[in-house]
Amino acid sequence: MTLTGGSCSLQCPWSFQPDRSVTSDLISLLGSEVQLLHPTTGVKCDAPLPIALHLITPDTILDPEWYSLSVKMDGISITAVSQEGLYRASRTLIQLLEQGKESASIPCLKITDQPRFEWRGMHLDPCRHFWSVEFTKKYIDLLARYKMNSFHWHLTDDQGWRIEIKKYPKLTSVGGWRKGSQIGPYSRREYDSIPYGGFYTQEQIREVVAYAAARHINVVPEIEMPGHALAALAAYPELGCTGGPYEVNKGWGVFEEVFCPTDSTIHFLENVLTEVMELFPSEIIHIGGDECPKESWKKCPKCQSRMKAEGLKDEHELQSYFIQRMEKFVNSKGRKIIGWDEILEGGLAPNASVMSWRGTEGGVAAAKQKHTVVMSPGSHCYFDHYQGDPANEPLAIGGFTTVQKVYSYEPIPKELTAEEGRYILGAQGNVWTEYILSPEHVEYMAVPRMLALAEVLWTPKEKRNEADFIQRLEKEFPRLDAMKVNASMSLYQVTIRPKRCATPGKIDVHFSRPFRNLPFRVVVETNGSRSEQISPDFIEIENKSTVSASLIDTVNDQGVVHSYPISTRHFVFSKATGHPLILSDPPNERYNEGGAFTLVDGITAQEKRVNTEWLGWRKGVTITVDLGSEQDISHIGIGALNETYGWIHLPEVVEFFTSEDGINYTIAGIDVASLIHPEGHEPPKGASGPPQGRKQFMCDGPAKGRFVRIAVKHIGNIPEGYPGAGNPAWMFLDEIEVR
Ligand code: TNX
Repeated sequence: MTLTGGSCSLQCPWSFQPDRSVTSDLISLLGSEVQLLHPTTGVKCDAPLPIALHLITPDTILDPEWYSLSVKMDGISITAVSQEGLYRASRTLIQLLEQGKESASIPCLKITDQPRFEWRGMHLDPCRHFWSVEFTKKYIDLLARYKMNSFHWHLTDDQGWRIEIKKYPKLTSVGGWRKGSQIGPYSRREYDSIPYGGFYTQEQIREVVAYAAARHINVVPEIEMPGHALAALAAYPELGCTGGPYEVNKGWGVFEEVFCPTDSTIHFLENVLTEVMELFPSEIIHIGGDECPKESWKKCPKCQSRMKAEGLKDEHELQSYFIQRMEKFVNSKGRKIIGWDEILEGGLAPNASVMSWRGTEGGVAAAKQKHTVVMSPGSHCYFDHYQGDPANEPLAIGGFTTVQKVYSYEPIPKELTAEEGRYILGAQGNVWTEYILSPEHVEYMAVPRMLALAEVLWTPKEKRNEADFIQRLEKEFPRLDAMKVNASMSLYQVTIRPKRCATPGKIDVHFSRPFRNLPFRVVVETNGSRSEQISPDFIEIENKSTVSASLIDTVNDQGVVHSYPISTRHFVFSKATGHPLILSDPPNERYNEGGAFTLVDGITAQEKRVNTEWLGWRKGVTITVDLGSEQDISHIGIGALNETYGWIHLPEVVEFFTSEDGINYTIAGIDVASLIHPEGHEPPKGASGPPQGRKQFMCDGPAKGRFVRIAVKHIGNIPEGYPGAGNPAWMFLDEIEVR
């Protein structure tokens, strides 16, 4: 490796020259990392190049993470005021050495640096799906690389209790296991029956905490209370209001069965927290506090008499009473609590910090009350959301948060004054894993969005520059690849969108380029033949086709091939596809992204409910399609969605008509929803009705006509027994098929 910028150039190994107070941990960690970056060929030199590590005593108070790093012809030197600062500097050094290895030189330079925020966090949920110790360490390595300093480990939830508690072994032997898991989109409520579980022993927890500590990452454990408690209740039913029986949940969501805030429950949780605090040196302990429905407390005599005795006016105050008792206990051990923003409801505990997730309001309110805050709003910090066109992404919980959107995030809400803004400690990215099934998938969701957040949290606001960040990110992808990190390349996706073509019966397929105008290749496969085009704005299609688009692979200076993600859409043509149509009533504005054309755009909607693929109404609609000329018709159909948990119901009846003149219509057929339930597609308990999922309404039989009319009758209000009963139902329709 060569240092450039001076009169000589050397290729030598490095040798560490630490001050005596630099810990041996740091040196051995650094030593092994730097070793890997040694040049493979080197010009012989008299002595290894020194890397000096200096710890200084600050005269003015400096941020403990402050460091200064200088690269000169005679070696490298790092100065910091703490081990932590040295460690952060070492991350910069590693990056420099990596770049040095890539380009065979490191420039002479001097960097003086410190973070903008003190809480730079990432979260991981091992409850919905479980992650091994080995993978958890790999995740921590990623945090460390990007100078994150807080790992929020969400250790308990309805679907599994994941931390061994010696005093209460059933928490893991019973609470660590469930009978199956929810599969597919949430709205479908389908489950498998494969037993699932796992937990971390205390020894493993210590191992992870130590691993993180060596990287100057604080592990914040979260023990959820009083909601999200089903796994604990399944193990110890006496902790709930009814006494059970309870089961570790197979499905995702928010459940009414929560801890009953009696003295004995509080005592139980104090014992749990005692063991937790022995395992985690973190000053701050997360006690959850989110999504705690109050239904069971309303019906519970123990809760009601506690409310009376304590003069609490409602169940929110009971939650606040409970959190305050837990806080007192945690404070008595010299620690502090943090909770999700619901802990503001009914009065904030005196010393609590707040994690603002339901937007920024919670964070604003807490900061105004002079409580410290970690920002984690769903809009920018939920890395379980989609990061590219949902049509081309693996099933996710919903949302849409690109890496650029994360980069644009400003953690200090504008509602705060400069003084109030000081209560914002930083922000955190959350990786909830309901829909994340493998370690590779965790990486895909977390990276590169974590990198964007890391920069938001470290770099001064005025120095942030998206274009520059993306340029550096592009150089990071091959390194991530070499580290076997499955980073998402969704940033490079070419979006494929069908649009109305001027010629009826055809479809224009448009392509939008990603962030940078790189050339892309479009491949169209029709009837076994394949054609290619480079960077068209759009193409015209008129037959069943598969269209894929991706940026053209590039090769970098080192000969590394950069391949890009491929977007694919399947188009199916019928006599209706691409023809003009009229709707008697427009769709509801919430579900009208693609307009009426959506029904004849050649794309059969997916059940993961991509917004551009379905149209939604809250009333009936009559659709008339002009086929352009008289046609022989043997089949008419239209797709509809049954997701009754999401208030989406099938139409009551669909009538099909044909007409030669567009004035007089003849009925061609009628279809109603089927009541046969394939396994796993049942309606909710206590309700009868059609199976969940997509259903094709249709009629067969010979007819003739130029116009096809489909009259879709809405069911009206949601029937009894279904979620949302009494409210107007949603009706979702997609592709019309005429053969
Ligand atoms: C809400 S964020 C939850 C979690 C879910 C998450 C999914 C929070 C405090 N509670 O239980 O996993 O949404 O995005």
